[in-house]
Amino acid sequence: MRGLVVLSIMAFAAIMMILYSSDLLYIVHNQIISFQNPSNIKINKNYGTDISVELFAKGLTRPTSMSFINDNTILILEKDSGKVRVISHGVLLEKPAYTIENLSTQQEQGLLGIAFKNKSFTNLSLASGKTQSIQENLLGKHNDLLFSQKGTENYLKDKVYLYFTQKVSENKGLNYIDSNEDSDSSNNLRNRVYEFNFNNTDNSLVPNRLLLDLPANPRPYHNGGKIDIDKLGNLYVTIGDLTAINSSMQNYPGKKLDLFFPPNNTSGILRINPSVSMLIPASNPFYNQSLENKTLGSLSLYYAYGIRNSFGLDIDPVTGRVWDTENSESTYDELNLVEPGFNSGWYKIMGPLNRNNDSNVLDLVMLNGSHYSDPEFSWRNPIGVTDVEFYESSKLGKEFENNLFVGDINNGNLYFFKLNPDRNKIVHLKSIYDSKLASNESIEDFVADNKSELEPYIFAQGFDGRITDIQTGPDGNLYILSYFDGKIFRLVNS
Ligand SMILES: [Ca+2]
Ligand SMILES: [Ca+2]
Ligand SMILES: [Ca+2]
Repeated sequence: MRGLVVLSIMAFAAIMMILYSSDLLYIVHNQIISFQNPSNIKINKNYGTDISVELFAKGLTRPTSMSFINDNTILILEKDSGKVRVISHGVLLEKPAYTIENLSTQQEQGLLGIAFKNKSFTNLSLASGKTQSIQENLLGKHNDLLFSQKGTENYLKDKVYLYFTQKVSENKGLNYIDSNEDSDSSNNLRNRVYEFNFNNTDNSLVPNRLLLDLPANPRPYHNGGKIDIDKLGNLYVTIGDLTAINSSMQNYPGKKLDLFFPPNNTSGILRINPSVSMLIPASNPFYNQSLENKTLGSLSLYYAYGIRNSFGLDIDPVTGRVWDTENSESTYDELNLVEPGFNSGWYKIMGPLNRNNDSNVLDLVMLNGSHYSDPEFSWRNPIGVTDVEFYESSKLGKEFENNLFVGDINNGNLYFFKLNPDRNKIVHLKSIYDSKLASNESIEDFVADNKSELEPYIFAQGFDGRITDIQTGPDGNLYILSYFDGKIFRLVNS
């Protein structure tokens, strides 16, 4: 079988060399090398035997996130170097697309998140019978767009958004980004979301404007950083509590909103729209409350709150709903459906409510228009949950299409979750999940309480460099970004 694959690759290579020229030999060479199967990585046989893993790229340093810009180009962020690396036609280029200056890289700070609107707005993959709810989710309240839908699509087509932590010199103004000058105000750290234009001709990013200037103190943890953009051009931004429990967004002090502890742009999923004139969509769930009470100004940015930290966010391609992962302190990492106005419960509640005996919903700061809901899945023992990805292809098998893959940083596991027809719950796959459990174990509670309850959800294991990002490639394969060894793996149907 392997010989056959190599043969067909070589035949493909020969054809490609006739079609193209010059540096292609190197590319083909690179492709053949990539067919070495990384021996440590094993696919759970319960999910079929047709899928194998390839090493796609190596030579990155602590990569955090990646995005496919077109069929042949991937941008990858390096956390500490501040470089946006480019893979073009399968080759990692020496020259980065951009390098963020004055980056702060302590602990969880650095160059963290990238978003690019890489799918056509008009090409919504609507499931039959779901059209109504999709239109409500995606189009219902958006009468505040700066452009028509076509105009928004045009505006976004070469825009790339980055999230990073930067040492900021106050007198340079908000748009200051790329000076080499030493800043003596290095304590002034900010998390920033910046808009760039991608230049196709030389694979470079050109800075355009600062969109969000967010806190990064007091400590370099729980910094969030994943960003994503939906089909209407809404940009979602995750930020954790920065280890400070001091605002109503961490449900502090609790029970009701206390204006001594106003929203401060932490512990949330924030939502802006670069194609909206005032940047903040009027459809944001707390927009009107901010208008009525100016001290709640930053509340208008919030889409969700009560989040301790998150390294994973994705948007359901069928419904437009947001899902996130959340990291716990000592118990219950979470996978959540994030409806508008979601309060995840931190710091009063982590994991399912019925596992928090000392707390209940009445302890939370419930804003008008907010709601609490339990995670759709929890890990009792923290796995350091990272990215969540809707697999937007059927290439690995129809059963995986539009369902969820999740990564972690503690074990190097890739998890799989199938959604119900309404796409708001995880399905309990009895045939897979119940096979190895003892009589006193259950995952019908959607909590993995121990190793054997966790095992059935593990789709693949042995990613020794651990997982920071997962993306569906334009070729329909699933790409896994591996942190400590700086590699990209690719799951393919063999
Ligand atoms: Ca929660
Ligand atoms: Ca359980
Ligand atoms: Ca992803």
